[in-house]
Order: sequence, then C-alpha cells, then structure tokens
Amino acid sequence: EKHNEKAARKEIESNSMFTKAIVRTPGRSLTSGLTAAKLGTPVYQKALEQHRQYIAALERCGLDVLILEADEAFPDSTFVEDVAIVTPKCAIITRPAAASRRGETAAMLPVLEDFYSYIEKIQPPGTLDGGDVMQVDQHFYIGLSSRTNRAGADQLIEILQRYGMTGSTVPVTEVLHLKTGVTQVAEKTLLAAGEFIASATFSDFRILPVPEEAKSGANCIRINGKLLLSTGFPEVSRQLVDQGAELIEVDISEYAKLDGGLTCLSLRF
Ligand code: CIR
Repeated sequence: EKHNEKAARKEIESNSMFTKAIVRTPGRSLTSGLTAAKLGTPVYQKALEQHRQYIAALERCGLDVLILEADEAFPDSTFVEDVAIVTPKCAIITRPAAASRRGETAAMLPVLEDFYSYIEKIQPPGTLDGGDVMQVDQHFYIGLSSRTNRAGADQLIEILQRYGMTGSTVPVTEVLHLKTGVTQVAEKTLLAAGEFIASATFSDFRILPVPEEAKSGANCIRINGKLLLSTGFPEVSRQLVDQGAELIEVDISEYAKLDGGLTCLSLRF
C-alpha cells in the first residue's frame, strides 16, 4: 500500500499522469496501408472491433478518449501517433516521411489546437514520425530510422530545448520505428528487442530483453500505473507481471499486419 502511494506520487511529480488520448477510427482503405510485414491483409471488421477494445483499454487507464472519424483518403491515418508529439508543454506536428502519409498532419492540427496553446511544426527537409520518439521523463529519445532523418531530429531537439526539455538520437536499423523495438515499462526500466537490448544509449536503464520470436511484444504503453501489452506474448507478459505490472492485454493482430503496434494507435497526454 505504502509503496503504491509512493509510486503514484512519483508519477504525478514526474508529470507522467495522462488524462486524454486521441485516436482515429480506421477507414476501409486501411486494407491498403503501408506494410513490410508479410502477415496478410487486415480484415476491416476485425480491425474495427479491435479498435473498440483498444479504446476501452485506454478508458480503463482513466483516459478521456477523443475518437476522430475515419479518413478514407489516408489508409494509415489510424496510426495517429506518427503525426504529432504531445508533451506537457507543447505539441509538435511532425512531417511523416512516407508520401502517402504526409497529408495526415493537416487534419491533426485543428484537433490539437483545442488542447494546446503552443504548437510547433517540423519543417522540410526534416522528416519525423512520432513512432520514433520515446519520452522518458523530460528527455526524448529520437530514432534515426527510414522515416526520421537527422534534420527532423535536430529540429525536434531544438524545439524541446526551447520548452525546457531535452532530446537525443538513437540509430534504428532493424525495425520501422524506435518504439517498435523499445518502450518504457517502469521507472528506469525498458522493454527492449533486437538492436536495443545491448544499446549503449540505454545502458543506464534496466533492460527487460524480449526474445526475437516475441519481438512485436516490445511495443507497450505505460499509462497511469497500468501497462498495455499486445496479446500473444506470454513470455513477455510473464516477465512484466514478475515486475509487479498491472497488465491489460489488447489484441491488435489486424494492425500488426501493417507494422503497427499499440503505441501507434493513439496520442496520449
Ligand atoms: C506505416 O508504415 O506508416 C504504417 N503502416 C504503420 C505505422 C506504425 N506506427 C508506429 O509505429 N508509430
């Protein structure tokens, strides 16, 4: 009991209590979203049902979820995490590298204006996807990936510094986005797969290694003392329960077919 109280207080102090989330219902065009995974085409009705379950999981974590309507013009627009970075001080509209996703940001700007007084923007030639940005307290790790380039990362670091936060870059070579392979699951603790298990960048953290065959299980969401995990990774789930985590498992098989994980499907702030 004492321990829980202390943990709760710490979360509030470190500004990591979340109250809101933004999601976007997938459109039928989801079936033509970008993908490198060879897991087949998502089944739309199943994707819709999984999206509802995902929203319910966020609500169980105490979040007010704003549900944006489907945008058929953008097959990947349900992956809202990529189009903005939401911090306690400001929001940043990104500049997705994929041509078919570049236009997704326009619809997010007015939505964020309802919540934020300060909104910044990544400018050309910078490209940056939110999936490459992992926040740990006031510091933001930025993956240099096939989607996020040096100019985009440098712009983000400069913006963060202006608002009293910091950023640094991490090379990403094996996975789509930084958070595909590494996410924070507890204070000073990261769940990491592949190239991030032994990465020098994260040597000050306790690393919970995810075995290669379960690597899609590395993308978790830590919210308000709970942890969202994709279903189907019993070894990861066991590891997290051993750490004392309160787990909520969510099936996102249809989104995994498009290289999407749990974090991709929402903005949380
Ligand atoms: C894409 O390739 O952009 C989408 N099919 C998947 C985006 C996943 N987003 C994320 O990891 N943040």
